[in-house]
Amino acid sequence: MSPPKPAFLDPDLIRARFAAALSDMYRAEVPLYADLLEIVGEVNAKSGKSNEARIEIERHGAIRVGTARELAMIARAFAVMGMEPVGYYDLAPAGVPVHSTAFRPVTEAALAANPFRVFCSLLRHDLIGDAALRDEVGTILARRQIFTRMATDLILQAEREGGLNEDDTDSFVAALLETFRWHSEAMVNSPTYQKLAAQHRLVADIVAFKGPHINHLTPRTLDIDAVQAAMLARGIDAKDTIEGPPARKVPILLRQTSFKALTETVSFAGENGRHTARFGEIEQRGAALTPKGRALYDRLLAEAQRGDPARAFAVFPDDLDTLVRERLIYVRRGTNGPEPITFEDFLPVSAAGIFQSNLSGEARRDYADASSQAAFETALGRAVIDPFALYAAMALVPENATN
Ligand code: OOG
Ligand code: NI
Repeated sequence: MSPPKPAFLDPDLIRARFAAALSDMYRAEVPLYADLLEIVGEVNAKSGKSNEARIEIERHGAIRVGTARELAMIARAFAVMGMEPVGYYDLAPAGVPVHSTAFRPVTEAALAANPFRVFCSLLRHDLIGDAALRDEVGTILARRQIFTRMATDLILQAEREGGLNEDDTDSFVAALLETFRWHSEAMVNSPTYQKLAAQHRLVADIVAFKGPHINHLTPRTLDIDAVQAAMLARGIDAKDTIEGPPARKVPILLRQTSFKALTETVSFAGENGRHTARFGEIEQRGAALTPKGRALYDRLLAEAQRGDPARAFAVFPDDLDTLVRERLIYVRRGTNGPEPITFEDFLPVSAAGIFQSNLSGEARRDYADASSQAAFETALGRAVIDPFALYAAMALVPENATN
């Protein structure tokens, strides 16, 4: 008789371990992140009790990959941790040559256990206008390997056997962490870096390095205005505008603010140079909007961009009863009646703002708006999941229920 299979760990637990290890690594790499965690922890403690116990461990990260091959393997690595690609984000209209998805847990139980998510962008080679440079980018990326041998082996093993045991989980977490690590030695020399950066700073960030270093890791706060004030009081150089809807009684969607990118010293084939990559970000999450709520939000956002944001958004109801009655938000049954379901995704306009804040001085590019979700999904090796379908499945009253 063969010995019984060693028990596999719940993917939620693998994700929790990976998220904690990533946070430790990033804390050591970027001291500003440790300051952010301290401030957010203090503000959250003062903001009174949240019914979401997960708030203390909640983080999202962001990475940018260079090729379809890298994206497909990242998807398989995240799948081992119970994270699936949700939503499609086209950043080309915002002048950024990438398109993206968010890898995250998708069920209510998995989100409650650990909501760790990663916004993952793929370089659009077709938006690199210079054909010679486009070829060179292809050549550079074709010879890079962003996964260690150990990470690849364990991903394949998990797929083959249906999971990872305790020891293999430890090895997997340690090996996969290498993909997200910052490397101060570039893969290219200084003239090549300059050429890439002249095309777009994001192109240099994606192509010039050994891997898709995590560029920010964002804690969630219950009160972003208080965190913003605390940062300024400490002399941290916070951006003065908060992305997303203005402050409200019932928070909706996502509000984010970010802090100047750090200037890193980089070695380009032995020659010292600089690159700005990583930055700080904090966020506050509110209720997920139904398609009807989102359509209203998008309309008001367009008005806000033409005029006065506070006035435009004042039209959006701001009491729970009205939001529920008009089916603008998704709700679940809580201990005291309906309670909002938290928005677990990202906002394209906000993401564009986050990218831009990291690109001060970059000339604004005008890409012909050629959204290409099909091309993204081909690269990914599967379709992305529609976020609305996930919220509807968790919701008390389906948004399309008859009145
Ligand atoms: C990702 C920007 C998007 C967010 O919070 O909206 C993002 C990036 O800069 O790579 O993380
Ligand atoms: Ni972010």
